[in-house]
Amino acid sequence: MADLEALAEALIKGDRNKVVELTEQALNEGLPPKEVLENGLIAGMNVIGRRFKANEVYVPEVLIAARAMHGGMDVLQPKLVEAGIEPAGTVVLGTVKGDLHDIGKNLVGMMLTGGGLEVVDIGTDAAAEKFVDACKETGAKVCAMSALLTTTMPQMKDVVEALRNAGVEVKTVIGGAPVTQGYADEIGADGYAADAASAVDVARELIGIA
Ligand code: B1M
Repeated sequence: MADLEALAEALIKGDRNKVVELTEQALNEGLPPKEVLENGLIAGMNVIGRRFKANEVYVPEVLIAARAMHGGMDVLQPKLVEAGIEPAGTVVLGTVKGDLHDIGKNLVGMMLTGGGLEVVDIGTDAAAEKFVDACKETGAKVCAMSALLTTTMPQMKDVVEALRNAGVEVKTVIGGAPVTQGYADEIGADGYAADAASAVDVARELIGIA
């Protein structure tokens, strides 16, 4: 019989093959895709998020769990589409202009996907206009920015202002090693997250699905 706890456990262990196998098994046994997603894959990723925040697991474990999550999602995605299940919201995510660091951003993206959100990743060195265009095109609910350099942090202010000037209704979240809550307050960003797991909590809270 399909065992979603075992599915979550396989994801936590980063066992991609097992995740794929148990996701297929659950669907073949007629479990609703939404239930497999929420009580299997997302449940497992939530545990990884909590452990990562508590420094009980580190970047490699998160990357391996995320790879397993992708394996399960590949199986689940067509079924979710068939069932008409939409992601809870779209997040445009990028590293700001002048900044090429993307390891943290990618982790944030994986955790957001794991948190049931659709992520549109616009890459690194993304200018304010690129964020604005992507938010307009996708109807994103959240615009998430990463910066690792003190010299590129001011770009976040430009993005917040460009979105406001363009009249785009989207919540802004910022993060990255040199970024602080104080800086978010200073530039009028709606949220700040210190790590990838917190970024999921902040984004979901801003969308109103926490
Ligand atoms: Co760069 N680099 N780097 N670098 N680099 C730092 C950031 C630095 C602190 C190193 C140092 O001097 N001690 C320093 C910045 C100093 C400063 O401004 N305060 C620095 C510098 C100076 C530079 C260059 C200028 C060096 C040079 O060329 N002279 C140059 C700049 C290039 C550019 O961007 N234009 C440069 C280049 C590079 C590499 C290309 C070699 C490489 C990047 C490879 C890549 O990303 N693909 C690199 C790396 C790897 C680092 C360090 C060593 C590691 C960064 C990293 O990936 N950490 C870094 C020193 C360090 O941090 N120890 C350093 C792991 C990652 C998981 O953490 O990105 O912090 P992090 O993400 C975390 C959180 O910050 C948060 O969640 C993540 C996970 O919990 N988070 C968010 C991140 N984004 C978020 C967004 C959110 C929420 C949370 O909401 C949207």
